[in-house]
Amino acid sequence: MRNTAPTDAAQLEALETREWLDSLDDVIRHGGSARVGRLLRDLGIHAHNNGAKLPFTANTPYVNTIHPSEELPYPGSREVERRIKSLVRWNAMAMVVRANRIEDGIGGHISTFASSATLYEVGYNHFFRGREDGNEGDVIFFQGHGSPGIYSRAFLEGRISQAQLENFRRELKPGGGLSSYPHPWLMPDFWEFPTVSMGLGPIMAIYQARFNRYLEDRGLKPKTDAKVWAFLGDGETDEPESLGAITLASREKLDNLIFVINCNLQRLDGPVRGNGQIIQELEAIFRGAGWNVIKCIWGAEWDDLLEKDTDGLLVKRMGDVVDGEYQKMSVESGAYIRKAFWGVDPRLLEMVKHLSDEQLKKLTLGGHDPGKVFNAFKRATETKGMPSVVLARTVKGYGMGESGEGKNITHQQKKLNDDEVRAFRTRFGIPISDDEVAQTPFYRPAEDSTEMRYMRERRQALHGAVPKRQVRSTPVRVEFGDTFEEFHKGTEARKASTTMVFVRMLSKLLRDEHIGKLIVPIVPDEARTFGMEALFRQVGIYAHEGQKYEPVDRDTLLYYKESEDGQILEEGINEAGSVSSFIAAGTAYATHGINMIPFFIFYSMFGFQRIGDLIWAGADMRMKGFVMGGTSGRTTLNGEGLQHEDGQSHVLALPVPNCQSYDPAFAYELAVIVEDGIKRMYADREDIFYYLTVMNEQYEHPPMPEGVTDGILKGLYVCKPTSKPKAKLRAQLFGSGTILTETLKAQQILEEQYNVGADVWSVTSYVNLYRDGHACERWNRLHPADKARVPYVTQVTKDAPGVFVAASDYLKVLPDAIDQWLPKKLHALGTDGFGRSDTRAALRDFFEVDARFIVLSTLYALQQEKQIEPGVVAKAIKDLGINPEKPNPAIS
Ligand SMILES: Cc1ncc(C[n+]2csc(CCOP(=O)(O)OP(=O)(O)O)c2C)c(N)n1
Ligand SMILES: [Mg+2]
Repeated sequence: MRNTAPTDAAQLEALETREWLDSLDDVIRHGGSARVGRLLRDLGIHAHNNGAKLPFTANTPYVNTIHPSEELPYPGSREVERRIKSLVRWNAMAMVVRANRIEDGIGGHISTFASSATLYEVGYNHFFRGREDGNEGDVIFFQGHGSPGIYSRAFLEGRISQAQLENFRRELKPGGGLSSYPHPWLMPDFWEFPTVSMGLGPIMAIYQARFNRYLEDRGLKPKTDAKVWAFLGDGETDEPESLGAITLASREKLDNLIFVINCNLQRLDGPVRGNGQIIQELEAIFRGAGWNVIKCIWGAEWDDLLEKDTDGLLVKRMGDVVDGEYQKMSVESGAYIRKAFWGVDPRLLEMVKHLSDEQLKKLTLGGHDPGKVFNAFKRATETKGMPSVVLARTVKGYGMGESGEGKNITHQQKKLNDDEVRAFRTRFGIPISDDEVAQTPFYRPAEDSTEMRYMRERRQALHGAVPKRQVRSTPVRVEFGDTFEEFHKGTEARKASTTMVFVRMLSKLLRDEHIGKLIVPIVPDEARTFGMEALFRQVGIYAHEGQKYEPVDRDTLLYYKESEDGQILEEGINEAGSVSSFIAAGTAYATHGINMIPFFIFYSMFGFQRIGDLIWAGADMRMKGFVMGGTSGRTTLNGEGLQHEDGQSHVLALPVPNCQSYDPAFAYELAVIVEDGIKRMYADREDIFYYLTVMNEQYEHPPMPEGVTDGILKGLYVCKPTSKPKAKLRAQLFGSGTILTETLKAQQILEEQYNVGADVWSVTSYVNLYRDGHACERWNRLHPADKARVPYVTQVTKDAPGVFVAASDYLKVLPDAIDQWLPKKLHALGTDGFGRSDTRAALRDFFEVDARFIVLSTLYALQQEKQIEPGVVAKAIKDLGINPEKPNPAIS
């Protein structure tokens, strides 16, 4: 008896399970999957309420999400599409191989597109919609280093010439070439979205999809079913930006968004998750975040095997094998696979005994099976109420055979030898003879061939070519009436910060009859910091679902108002997301043909420093708008210390070629810059954007002097000439931002106590002066016989008498950068070093940028010119209360 008891228990359990499963089958039959879902949920709740601890898993088995019985038949000709795909593969491989034969080391990637060719081709033939005949069109983020495949298709479609293809990665060749990766800056009629800095494509795609909704919800464009597709690599999902914003997409129910993750299980160095399963990991993450996850793992040949797998042995085995082992099988023989995968259980071996080793080796993966990919994409495009992600399993370097398929070195494989090229040709049936094949020539079939006709027909049915960047917007009317006038008048003895001035300006612009509705204020949870909360009520915070609750401050004037047509994008504590919104808004003039004007205001330390690469990508995309560095300045933001006090953002903005940076001090300067910026970007249509720092120190703003507009925009003008122009000792003082107020104080001290006549200049943009100086020098170098151009900074300062001293709340390198074009050495004061938490006065003493240090620098400069004695300077140090032995702030 005792011996049989356990078996009885097991049998009983099996019987019990069988009964439950039979009942469930019955429910599936009569109630469908929705009913099953509800039933299981109720069972779960019941079990939980009765104390049962249920294991949590967000995973489904390691099989395709779409059951074969649910699949739709393929809508196109599999055979013709296969031939087209082979040609795309061939030319993509050929362009990399040829480029590297001509120019060793020029680079490029073969294996990535080799793994994703089917994903893209199914997209091109059945899903990706262009923008012809007034169609809204899909937005597609192509995986950056898969670019050879995208060029190759454009070549077959006749959009890119053979000469361009030949010059892949040699853009400077006469006649032009092709940029290595998607760069709208370099190929503005072709690429729309730069994706090659891994992780930026996915986050930009999420915010793009949300911004498309925003435009619809605000009635700026009709609602459509256009999609945002983001193609990315499985290795790329390790970038925090790739997955960091996925809950926004589900929260906002972005069913216009589809991620396609090419799970070839490899990244650059080796396997993505050798000891695990990246597909399962991603499934759990995305399902947990509320996405519709569509796993596309196995090709059609597996359907029969899975059908036979009634007791789940095969599914279990599929779920047990780790990616490193799967990768090994992709490079091994059929005999190896039989032993390693199937050989663990005689019942599994039995399932495949009718297949030869070769057939076993050839069992296709989901991402290489057009039927499976089509169904996955179809399901994704038809899913409502949530974003979708397709996890497609592929082999990296598919079709490269011995030269790299599935190998760890495949990512960087750029050269194939004659035998490898021949094998590739044969495998994909490219009609190139043995004699020619070693040359790896490009191949394009005759215009009237079946392939070409098919390709054209499909693209026509899908509204034209992709990718294609087109600027469809028309210039904006800029008639501001009296919008900016009040700022030209100054604040009439009232104190205000430039931040307050900016907020007032923004609020007026939002009311402008021509451009008001085009403005997009974007804040990462800092609106109150900048005193912008009045805008919550004025224009509302965008929320797709409106406001489903009564805000706690509903009875106040400035309550937290969310609404479906709200204008503010309140992004939460999320600079990366905010700048992604900025990019979507700032490129809407091209993507949507609507001149949206974004203003993104943030803590300036968390701008270029934190999200510089996204700004760089936006610059590549020719984005427009105003990036506003709030609470800026190393000594102006007092009390906040090392992590918040920004003294470097203007230096970090300098490398971005189309970024116009300004550090304005007065209301009228800001007004002139913003007005001109809107005109340059949206009326004159320059592909530039602005970085403006605004500060929170309050002071009086004077009225605008006559004739200074040009100087403000160019970067330098006299804002307060000396009252002692005849003084023997003269100086020119440069100030910027709030440090201009220190400069003005220094002017007074110098005049009153040291008899130095000092003119004060406002330097609104060192970056502009620097760029202009170099542009002139370059031109002169190249045109030695012509009349030399004179840098603006030289033109305006050449007759200015005396010594030159500059002070700003940023690094000294900014004034140093223009020193070379001044009549005399520029003595620079700045805030190099880590910040401190203290008062403004203490910080300006610590960093040596207050009025006293400006006075000292001026006197020292005069001493160097032997206009005053060292003793005068030494006495001044004492009189000014400066400690000469204080630590050097730059290194302390
Ligand atoms: C931010 C960033 N870091 C590193 C790289 C260099 N890089 C280019 S491709 C690549 C591997 C990509 O692997 P995966 O995302 O899996 O794409 P696959 O080629 O396998 O499709 C790396 C590390 C990059 N482009 N961007
Ligand atoms: Mg990969």
